[in-house]
Amino acid sequence: MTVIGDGALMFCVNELATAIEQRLDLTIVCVDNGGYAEIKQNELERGIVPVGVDLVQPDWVALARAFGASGVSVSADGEVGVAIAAAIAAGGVQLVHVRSSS
Ligand SMILES: Cc1ncc(C[n+]2csc(CCOP(=O)(O)OP(=O)(O)O)c2C)c(N)n1
Ligand SMILES: [Mg+2]
Repeated sequence: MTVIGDGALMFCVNELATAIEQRLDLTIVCVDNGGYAEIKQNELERGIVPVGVDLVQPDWVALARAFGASGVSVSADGEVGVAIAAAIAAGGVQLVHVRSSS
């Protein structure tokens, strides 16, 4: 399993194709906080008006399915653990999209 931010996953989303090609059992937990949150925080702390950090998000479940993976979207509460456990149990390439406000 891997846990990765929405921004970071977009840097390497092509690797979903590799994971499918290699028939991996890989659960990817994407923590979607709407963009580059740490960089936004850094900007705010330095008195910089945030720029380029609030990102348009793809439809993550549709994106996973487009690569031949499975996908599910959950809110960042009690659903997360159940969704991750189910993904790991199912096997194959699984994307668990976690909607988070922070
Ligand atoms: C290919 C690439 N481009 C740019 C960066 C610089 N960078 C480091 S972290 C980051 C933002 C990551 O955003 P996200 O994964 O959503 O993390 P968050 O801070 O929101 O938790 C960026 C742009 C990088 N590490 N790699
Ligand atoms: Mg983020």
